[in-house]
Amino acid sequence: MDMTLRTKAVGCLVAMAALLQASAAPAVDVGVELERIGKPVADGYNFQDPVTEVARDIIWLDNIVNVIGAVICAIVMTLLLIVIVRYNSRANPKAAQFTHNTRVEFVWTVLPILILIGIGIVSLPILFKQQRLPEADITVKATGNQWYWTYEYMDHDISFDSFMLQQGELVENGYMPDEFMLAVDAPLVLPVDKTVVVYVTASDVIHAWTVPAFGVKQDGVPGRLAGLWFKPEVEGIYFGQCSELCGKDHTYMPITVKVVSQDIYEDWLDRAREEYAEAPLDDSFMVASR
Ligand SMILES: [Cu+2]
Repeated sequence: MDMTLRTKAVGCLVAMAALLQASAAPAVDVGVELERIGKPVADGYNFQDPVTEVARDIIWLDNIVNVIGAVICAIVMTLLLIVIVRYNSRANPKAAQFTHNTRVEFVWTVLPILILIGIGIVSLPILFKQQRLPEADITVKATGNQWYWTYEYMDHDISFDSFMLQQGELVENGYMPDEFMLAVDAPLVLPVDKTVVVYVTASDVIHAWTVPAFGVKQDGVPGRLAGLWFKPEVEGIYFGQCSELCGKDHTYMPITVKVVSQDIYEDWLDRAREEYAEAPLDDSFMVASR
């Protein structure tokens, strides 16, 4: 068998194993209708509504940096226009011959340094806030696989795989048709107003766990654990996607998070414990695919 055929055959086996595994444990849902908050909208161009402190900080920082950038662009464009109009060869036939001006050179060196220091002063505290993991109320491990996510609730004996729903499966699972490539069969369920720490890793290649409304994005690197945290303030459905090019089905491993009340979360936890605890993570087929 030549190599490409063999790769294809192994790929098929992996896909079949993944499908079998997906059907092995039916998804446990929260059983309540939730508002869509972290969802892309048609013709949207701005950030999704932020529901965490860090996400709000990121948007604020983005606005500040945009304003600084716009002001710099406006100043440079104005100077260029002045030069074009006032100092072209027709308007100014006898050109000045000087080549240096220490004062101007000092200003155009020091001013950008000050601007960069200013941006550093406002951005570094946000970066530190994002990167320093607080004490967690809930700890989840998210493992990226080609091409689905595995979630493990570290404080409970729960682990399950999260596969993208096909178009025909959306409505029966409570999603809208336009949530294709965003909705999954088994979403991550979390309580509102609790600090969640997610440790992100991967089993094969580099993936990235991203939920825009939470302001989180973290690469999952095989053999490494990297942490992110968020504290969602609003109950609802939030969507994200793998954000590291990870192979041919990179597009088809979305992230769905349902943020619910504490009561509903605990109820879900009880049912999830029964459903998922008996299905320990079997990643043996991943070894076969390497
Ligand atoms: Cu991926």
